[in-house]
Amino acid sequence: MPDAATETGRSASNVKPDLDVIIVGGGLAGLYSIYRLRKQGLKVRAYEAGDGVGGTWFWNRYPGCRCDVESMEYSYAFDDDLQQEWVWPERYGTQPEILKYINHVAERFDLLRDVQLNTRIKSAVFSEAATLWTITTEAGEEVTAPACIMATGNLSTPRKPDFPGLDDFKGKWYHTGLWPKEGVDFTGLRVGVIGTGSSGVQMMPHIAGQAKHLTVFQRTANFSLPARNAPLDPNKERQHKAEYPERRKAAYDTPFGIAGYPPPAKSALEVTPEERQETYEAKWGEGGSISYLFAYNDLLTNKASNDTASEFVREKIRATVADPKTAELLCPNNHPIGTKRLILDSQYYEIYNQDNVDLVDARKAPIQEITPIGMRTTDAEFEFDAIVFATGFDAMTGAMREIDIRVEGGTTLEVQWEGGPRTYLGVMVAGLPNMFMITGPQSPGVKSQMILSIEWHANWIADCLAHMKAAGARRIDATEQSQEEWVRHVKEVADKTLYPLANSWYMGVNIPGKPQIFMPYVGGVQAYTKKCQEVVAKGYEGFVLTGERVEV
Ligand code: N01
Repeated sequence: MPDAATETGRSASNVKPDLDVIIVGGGLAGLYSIYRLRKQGLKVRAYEAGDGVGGTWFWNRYPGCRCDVESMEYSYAFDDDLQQEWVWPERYGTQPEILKYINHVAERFDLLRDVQLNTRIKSAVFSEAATLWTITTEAGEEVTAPACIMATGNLSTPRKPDFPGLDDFKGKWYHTGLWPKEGVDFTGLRVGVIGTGSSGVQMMPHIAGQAKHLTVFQRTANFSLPARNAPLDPNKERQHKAEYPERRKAAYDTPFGIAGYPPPAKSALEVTPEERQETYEAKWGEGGSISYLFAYNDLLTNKASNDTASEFVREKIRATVADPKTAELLCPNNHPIGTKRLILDSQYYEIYNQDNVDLVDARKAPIQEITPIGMRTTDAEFEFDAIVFATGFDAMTGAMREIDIRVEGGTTLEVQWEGGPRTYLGVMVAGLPNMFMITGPQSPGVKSQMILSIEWHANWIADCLAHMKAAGARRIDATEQSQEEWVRHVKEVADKTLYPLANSWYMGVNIPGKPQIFMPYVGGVQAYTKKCQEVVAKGYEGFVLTGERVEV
């Protein structure tokens, strides 16, 4: 890996690269990459579209936005003083708390001097002759470096509402992923919300508490469990902090990258219905999704077992929502529990017992258009002062596909991913040399404690760049063959589970025209990280390093 400082220049044009590594994105992944790469003396810079750092936690400011992984887990592990000193007020961090934490980290480690805000990257072009990436910003600025890291996030491209008539709507409209910084006051307003995924479900109790009337348009009923959020118990915090180093280490040996949940030993079908009921009841009372999905060892692989866990939640919905028709409509019936992102809520189902809240079946009567005064479905018209789109994201591939990524006179990301994402380890794409991804598709990213996966990838990439430098290699390529094998393996692993049974953003089905392919690696963090280590131990197996020094 050449140093920007010492490199004699771009061989084709003899231009010295601006940086050693370009980082696209100033979220949790971009910030940690700056920290980690700087440690090995590399000159780096992150380019961030927002006017602040934080990525998903910068943009998703809708009321009630909160992480569904517990705050003691959902944080960086790289600095023990940081994790010992930071105090999380609640069991689950709110968006403002998490953004405060991210800004604290950025300041504490002096990361901001290497972040360029308000800068959206339009294209990234690799010159084979010069072994150099040139990124171009929307403002036309060009920056060069031999390597590029896409820290662009998995849920960072909001799905833009494409309902006809939206431009003529006289009220205000919002998307959860692009929420105004100043907040929104719904007091006294008639509000329509489209979408009942995590964002919609987290937000709705807040809107229901303010609005004159809330109409919820639900196309697919989703499973939601109580978060049981509460102030963080000081004893638990003390104990967790005392065990932090061991817990962080142990997390790499678990499926979701979170320690403290002993793997279940039994199938749901091996126990009596009474024992099952008792177990689910205890997990329901405890709150959180991992605990529930860890009730038995086959909830994500055996449909009959899963049915027992799914039915338990449906019964809870029926017991909570007073109107039987509404309750039944809220009962998910087209996917096994856990195969779509399991939602954690605070008093969501309860809102349907309020007089000012209605649920509309947007599957039976789809939304046809937005009208100047509200919305029209195939069988009714509605008047609204505000409409909120909780319609999700072009997940996992959207952010990278928005950038024109190509090799000069060669392939493009568009071509490589025509039929869906194809990667080797979710870290590189064959045909796109020296371009790395953090928590890319076909890695465990979205199916894990995201910050753990971010740190894993950034460390792996940093080590790889150090290896290249030591070996005198200028270029690394994932081979087509290793990529093909990995893509096949990711599919094989997913096909042994119930995940492909759900129409989820994991499959890309929420974006019209997007290839439908299951995108995350669900073999677990433990299997994945072991594979990454094996690849390194075998001399970067499946990659080709060019210009490598031969030991004599
Ligand atoms: O998006 P979603 P999200 N008419 O895609 C509906 C993470 N996250 O922003 O299912 C009617 O899940 C769509 O219906 P359907 C988390 O990983 C985390 O809520 O396509 N409805 C669905 O109900 C999560 O999974 C937290 O039938 C329409 C909804 O819009 C991911 O982000 C918090 C429609 C979209 O749900 C995405 O969640 C928030 C139409 N034409 C989010 N089009 C944490 O806690 C779409 N929908 C960390």
